Amino acid sequence: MSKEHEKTLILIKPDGVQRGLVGDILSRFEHKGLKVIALRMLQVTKDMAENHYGEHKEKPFFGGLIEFITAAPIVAIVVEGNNAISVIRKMVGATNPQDAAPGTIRHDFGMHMGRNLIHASDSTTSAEKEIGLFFETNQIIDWKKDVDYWVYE
Ligand code: IDP
Ligand code: MG
Repeated sequence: MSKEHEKTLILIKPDGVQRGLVGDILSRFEHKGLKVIALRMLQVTKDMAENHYGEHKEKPFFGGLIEFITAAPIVAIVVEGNNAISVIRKMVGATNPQDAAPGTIRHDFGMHMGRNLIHASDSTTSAEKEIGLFFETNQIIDWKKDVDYWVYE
């Protein structure tokens, strides 16, 4: 596998789980040709949420965001692929589902900024930090996906 392959963290937020969209969202990444290398369901604690969203601490929406992300279970997923971080951010779409392009997850499933279904890391630095927050090293599975021969030249 080439060294340009990146790992990134995806969270299907409580609204995605509550609305029964885990399968639909996950299948988009599978169908794209990305490789799932870790997956778990959990309820985020306040400490984890404040760490994960630390960059937004001073924003007016911070309190509501922490309340929302801790309110019910989420699904955390680590995905690997060539340029996975930018590829997935494009698939996720703009933060506000009302501005997100058709065909993106936030456009296709969402109606409101505070209920935008999914998180995806925005850089290699944040991916590394965020993966570490949700997974132990031994929970990330280094496996050979045979179909990669038919996904990458
Ligand atoms: P991103 O998820 O597209 O990277 P960020 O600006 O990093 O967007 O914001 C993190 C999360 O905070 C968003 O996904 C959304 O859930 C929430 N958020 C951002 N801006 C607002 C807002 O103006 N109102 C309510 N929630 C917001
Ligand atoms: Mg962000």
